[in-house]
Amino acid sequence: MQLVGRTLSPFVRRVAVTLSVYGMPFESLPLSTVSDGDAIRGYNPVGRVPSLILDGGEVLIDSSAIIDHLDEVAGAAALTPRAGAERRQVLRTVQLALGATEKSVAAYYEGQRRPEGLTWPEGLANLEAQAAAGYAALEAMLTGDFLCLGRLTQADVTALFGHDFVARVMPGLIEGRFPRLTALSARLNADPRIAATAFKG
Ligand SMILES: N[C@@H](CCC(=O)N[C@@H](CS)C(=O)NCC(=O)O)C(=O)O
Repeated sequence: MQLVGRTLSPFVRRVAVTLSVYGMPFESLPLSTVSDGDAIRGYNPVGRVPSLILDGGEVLIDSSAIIDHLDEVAGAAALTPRAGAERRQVLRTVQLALGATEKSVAAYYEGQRRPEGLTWPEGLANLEAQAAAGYAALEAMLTGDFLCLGRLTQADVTALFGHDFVARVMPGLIEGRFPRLTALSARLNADPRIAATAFKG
């Protein structure tokens, strides 16, 4: 399998961590959305990463759809329970983490990627507040070692990539505010399967 995109992208890293935890070997194609748009559109016409190229050549797009496939292959080892209340709890938490991450990415673009003079301070403040509210909700849930079910689930993996992306590009948004999330990130990053997927650029 080949994973398209750099693990600087929280969505790419989420897939990379899932593959790594499942022990599924993959090759990284670290294409950048900034400089490799044409190549990325060859896999996903919308021009987004990640895409996952399966061994037979089939191309999957969008991190959640890719992870859905990986869960099917992983069977009982899947990081999202297959059914019932446990599945609903994990999926709700994953969506909280995804929402916070999407708002973080939007805040990064609004605050740091727009041409000089074309930023919208109120819009940026609103995006940052939405992201922070998501991280605060996750922080409140973190009363033990993991977010859900007392074990590693897709909720932890998804929260990890959001936290680490913000810590890298907008540290002021989370620094000192979410100590339990920061500790979770440190614990997970100490796992060699997870550390192996960290962005090294
Ligand atoms: N819902 C998608 C979001 C993917 C996404 O937005 N990826 C960003 C990188 S962080 C991207 O490709 N941005 C380039 C663009 O949208 O033009 C997923 O979960 O895979």
